[in-house]
Amino acid sequence: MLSPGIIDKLNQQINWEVYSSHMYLQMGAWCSYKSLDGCAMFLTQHADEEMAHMRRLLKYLQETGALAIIGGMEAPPTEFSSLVAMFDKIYTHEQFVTSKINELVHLANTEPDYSTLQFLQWYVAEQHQEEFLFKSILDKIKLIGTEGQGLFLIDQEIGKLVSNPGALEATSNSATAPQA
Ligand code: OFO
Repeated sequence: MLSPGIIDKLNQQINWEVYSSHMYLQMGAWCSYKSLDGCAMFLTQHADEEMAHMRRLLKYLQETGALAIIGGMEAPPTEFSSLVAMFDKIYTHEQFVTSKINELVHLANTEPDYSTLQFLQWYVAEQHQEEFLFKSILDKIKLIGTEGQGLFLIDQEIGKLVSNPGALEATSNSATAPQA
């Protein structure tokens, strides 16, 4: 049985995961609009991953007999001054999500709630991976540069990060499969 404070914070986290999914979906739409099909596929896939993060929280709350609550949330940004600015925003956002996971871990540790503490370990590892992933992408973009063919090369490189692109193509009318 979870404390009201833990339930409240897990529900807040559900909302952050849904917001993250909406943000990645919107960024994927922006990339598609800019003909950056590799980035669009990668971000759309990441939106699905965020929904999986949300469902993991939902399941945990339900298993403990608590009521999961999907609240309202603000719309994600729709315009970005450049691809670098967009990935900068992603990196900052993932650092923010890490801070929210850390708050949850701190609360579970303080109560103490060992079940939730163990459940949260997956998110701690996931946030480490995501911060590393997006920092690596930002570094690569800065290394290649977006002048001339740079943007095309970056789009191809990011498209290579898509796992099982066929699954995404099946749900897309326009995205082109990245060259492996
Ligand atoms: Fe972007 O990661 Fe969820 O938690």
